[in-house]
Amino acid sequence: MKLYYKAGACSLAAHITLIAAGLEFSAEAVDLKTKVTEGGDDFLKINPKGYVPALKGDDGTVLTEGGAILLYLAAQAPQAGLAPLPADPLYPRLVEWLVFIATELHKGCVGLFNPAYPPEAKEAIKAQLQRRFAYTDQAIGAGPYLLGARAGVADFYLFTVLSWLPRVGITLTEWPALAAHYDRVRALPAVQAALRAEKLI
Ligand SMILES: N[C@@H](CCC(=O)N[C@@H](CS)C(=O)NCC(=O)O)C(=O)O
Repeated sequence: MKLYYKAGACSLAAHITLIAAGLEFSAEAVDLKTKVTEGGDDFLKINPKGYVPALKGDDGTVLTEGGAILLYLAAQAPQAGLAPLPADPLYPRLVEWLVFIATELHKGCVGLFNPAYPPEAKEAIKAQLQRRFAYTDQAIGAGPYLLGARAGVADFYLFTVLSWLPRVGITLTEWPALAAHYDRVRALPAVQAALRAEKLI
């Protein structure tokens, strides 16, 4: 299978998952401005939505939406233990985290990166995000991971979103459990490997 990604973007969570799962894959970067892949293909023909991540299967079908891709990849490698199985009582908790990260944190912070947003709008976004981070900090508690003892796809997604925050002047010092989670996930071998593959370290 092939992951279409942009270095450091939300597709990083899928990249980490592919590595942690031990799945065979290739990865192709996309220029999100021109919508052309590094191999010169028209990305809009691959994903008409025009955004990463997109995962092309060996049968040519394309899956989009980060949360769906993470669940799919985890299910392809159950032995890696990156997500509970659907019958597990923790499964709905995983979906709850993925939806929260996608809608409240990931989409909740994109306005901060948009130069068209006025400063007052950015302050309102930051105030909202601070409440979401305070909740996440309290929910992680001793963790060490979002679902307890094992690191998994939700941790990779949360890590990815948190990695953007220094660019907009948000530090995690107010939220010690969140900061510790970030450092813990960043140190995982699959995370380090994905960061290296995307030339981020
Ligand atoms: N709903 C999508 C959103 C993905 C998304 O926002 N991707 C960003 C990078 S983090 C992107 O490719 N933006 C370019 C664009 O929207 O044109 C998902 O959850 O996967």
